[in-house]
Amino acid sequence: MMKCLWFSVLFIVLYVTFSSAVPLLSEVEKNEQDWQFAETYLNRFYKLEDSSPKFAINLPINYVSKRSLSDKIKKMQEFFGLRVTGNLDLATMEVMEKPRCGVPDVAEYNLFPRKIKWKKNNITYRITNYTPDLQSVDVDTAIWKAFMIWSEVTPLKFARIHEGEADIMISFGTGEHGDSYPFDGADGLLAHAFPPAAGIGGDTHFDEDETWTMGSNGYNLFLVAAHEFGHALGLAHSRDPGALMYPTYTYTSMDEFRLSWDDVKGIQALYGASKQIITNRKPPQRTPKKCSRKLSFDAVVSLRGEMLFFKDRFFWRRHPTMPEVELTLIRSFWPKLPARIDAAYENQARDFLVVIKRNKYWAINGYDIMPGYPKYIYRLGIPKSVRKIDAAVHIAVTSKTLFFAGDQYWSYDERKRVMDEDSPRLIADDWPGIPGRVDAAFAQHGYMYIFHGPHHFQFSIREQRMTGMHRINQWVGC
Ligand SMILES: [Ca+2]
Ligand SMILES: [Ca+2]
Ligand SMILES: [Ca+2]
Ligand SMILES: [Zn+2]
Ligand SMILES: [Zn+2]
Repeated sequence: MMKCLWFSVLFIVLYVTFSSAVPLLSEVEKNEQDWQFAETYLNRFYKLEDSSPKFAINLPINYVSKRSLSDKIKKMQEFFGLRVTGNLDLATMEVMEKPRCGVPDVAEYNLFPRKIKWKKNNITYRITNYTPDLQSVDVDTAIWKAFMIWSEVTPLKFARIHEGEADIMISFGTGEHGDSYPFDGADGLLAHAFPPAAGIGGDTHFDEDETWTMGSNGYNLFLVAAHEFGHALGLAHSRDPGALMYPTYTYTSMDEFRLSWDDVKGIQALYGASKQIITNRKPPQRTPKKCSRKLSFDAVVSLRGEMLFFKDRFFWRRHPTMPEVELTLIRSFWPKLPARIDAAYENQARDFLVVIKRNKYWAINGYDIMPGYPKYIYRLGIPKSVRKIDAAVHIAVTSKTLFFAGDQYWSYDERKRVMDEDSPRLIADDWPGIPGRVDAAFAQHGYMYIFHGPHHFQFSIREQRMTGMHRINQWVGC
């Protein structure tokens, strides 16, 4: 009986990388492989109570399995905020192929009415061995900091012990390592943790075949440990892409890292809030809400036919024919970009995206930052006194890129690769009626859209005349 329960509540962390060694396949084979991959994924992370017997014996096997998979695909698409189609479309496959944690997104233990938590606030941990990838002092630091992020927001206290049995026993091991959930070599399974309970409960194991780091290469021990300890304290996965407890792994540096409101709400629902006043602690990060009346954008840009609306660490992604939008972390697409950006534009003719942050810019082709970037914006002819670009937009018909900063804008000729001689000009002279600094700008179908706070102003590019003003929420389906 106990054993059965453990099977259903065990947290297995699986990070999968698929980037290498994919052979070239025919469309049919590729399709079949996608379905098999999806089936494994869905059975692992979306195994619901409906383990119903295969009753539809008259139907071809493929049809039956694909139809029942389709329901699970819908559940998965719902969890990740994707379009709910029940099909293995590109966006869905992209999410399935991301490195992620192996804890089910729809876990059976979540359905239990009671909370799984420690019944005390003083919790002990013990590091029973070390990875040779890091100095032991770095392991100690990463583990300590991973506990600290949880103790700062709750009454929980974590005390390290060096011998005997701690509540949370932490170890590194390879292959079969003593709990009949063997690891699997590099990548794949990364670590696993057991939810709060006596004995093996709370224990957290890391796969020694991974390369553990304190930085952005390999797997960051602090980030994986912080996520796992969330499980070891009783948390399940979150649907909030800004949360630590979101199922996919995205690198953030230890200095930049902060819990999200969603993580804080989750852990405080189990243990209550911290009674300590911690000064200088940064508040948890909020995930922007698309229907907020105060919403503003950092940058707006098209990318290969889709539209991206940047806000803080995130962007909403919108396909032109779809009403729904998807919220994604910038870093989960482009791990080497800054977490937040100031401006962006797409050069469609040359198929690259430019992202600007302070006085630097990055050119991006697909998922790749082009070699030699970031570069300084002064190289485009913008004076050094300009420290920040508010917005940028490329106008395809004229081949000009406009850079807005303060009350001025610069016009760069992409064909001649020089700044136009009459730059800068006053924004108010050419785009009259904008009440202050520009947040973002975007051009489409002969119109320029200039964003300011919760509104955008529409201009006819040919007539240089304002033709409308609307709330920006409509762009992100609100
Ligand atoms: Ca334990
Ligand atoms: Ca592994
Ligand atoms: Ca901006
Ligand atoms: Zn997880
Ligand atoms: Zn284990």
